[in-house]
Formats: sequence, C-alpha cells, structure tokens
Amino acid sequence: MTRRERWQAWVRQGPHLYVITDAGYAGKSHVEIVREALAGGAELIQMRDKTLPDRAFYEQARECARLCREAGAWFFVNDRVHVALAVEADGVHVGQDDLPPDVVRRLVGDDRLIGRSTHSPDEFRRAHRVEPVDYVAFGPVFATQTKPQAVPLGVPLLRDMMKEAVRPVVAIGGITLDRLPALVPTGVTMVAVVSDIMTGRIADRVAAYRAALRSLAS
Ligand code: TZP
Ligand code: MG
Repeated sequence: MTRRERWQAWVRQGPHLYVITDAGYAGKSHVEIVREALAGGAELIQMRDKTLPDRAFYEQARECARLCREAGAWFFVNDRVHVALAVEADGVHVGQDDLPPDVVRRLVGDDRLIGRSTHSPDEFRRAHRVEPVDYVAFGPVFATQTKPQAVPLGVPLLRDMMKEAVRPVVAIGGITLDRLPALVPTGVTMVAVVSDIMTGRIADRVAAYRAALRSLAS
C-alpha cells in the first residue's frame, strides 16, 4: 500500500485529532512535545516553529520524525519543504505565503502528503478544485491568541464550505474540548489544536481529545 493509500484509509476512520507543536506555549522542546503527545495516543503531529533557524529546526524534526515513525503516527512539517524532505516526513503543510502547492508537489513527489491552509471561501475552493493537496485546513474557526490578527470564520461558514468539500478538511483555530460537539457534525475529518493542548499536560490533553472525538463519531 502506498503512503497516500494508507492516508485515504486513515482519513475514512475520522474524525481525528491533529496536534500542532508550539514550543513557546509548552515551554518544552518539540521533541519533548512529540514524546508526550505520542504517549497520549496522538496519531498525527505537525511540527510548527516560525522562529527556529533551519539547522535547529532540522535537528529536532529529525528526532520527531523518528519518534512518530516508531509510533506509527503521521508526521508533518510546517512551511519548510526542504526539511520535510530531509527528515522524510510524511508530509508538509503550506500556507498562503509559502511555496505554491504545485511547486511543492513537484519537489516532494507523488507519494508525500501536502496540507494547505485556507482562510476564506475563495482559498478553500481553490485548494479543493485546482491545488494538488491531500487535505485542506480552514480557519481560524474561532478567535484565537495563536493567530490574534486573523478574523474568525465561524461554524456556520465552515458548515457551508463542507457542502463543497471533496478533500479531507481540518478545522483549526480556537478549538477547545467543549467546542467539539459543534464541530464534529459539520463532517470535518480532523480538528487541529495548538494552545489547548500545549498549555496543559500534553499526554492527558491528547487522550481527552481522542476520547471526546471517539464518543462524538457517528
Ligand atoms: N491557522 C489558523 S488558526 C491557527 C493556525 C495555525 C492557530 C490555531 O491555534 P489554537 O491555539 O489551537 O487556536
Ligand atoms: Mg506557512
């Protein structure tokens, strides 16, 4: 089975938790965050750090990728396509200011996964219709301190966008446990969480999200 076939099979078993590392919130290294998230049962982790120099990012990403591989969890690198390739990550997540997805596809090849951030209906539609990506993130759904300037899009708009979705969709932004009952019925494949997991006991928070998602799955 190819990686993308495994991905498609896993996607169908959702909704899943999508953990995004933030060393600032956690006060820990990405490697420590990944260890704790995996101990809580994380199945997908994205390493995200906007400030680390490439060398330091790479050193940690290499270890995070190894830990995820060993645990059978998906590992994504945020923004840095070259590092995703260097550490043989499962995929790379790119936003609107990063390399365009068709260029990323050319660089990473057919089997590696590409995730895409979108922040408006136009971006969401383009990601679904023309971009060669494996999932589409939409948000922030709720206001969040992690991206304070971004305008929250809201659950009603997410629900509307889901009618047009033909790819796995990741809800992101301001997600907390008590908001899952509003999000899961929209049909999203994944919920991505930064601060609500990074600021607590990471393994326990991951386990709590997984249990909540399981109980809400239809
Ligand atoms: N993209 C849209 S919202 C967001 C990103 C990276 C941050 C989400 O963080 P949090 O702390 O889970 O609200
Ligand atoms: Mg980016």
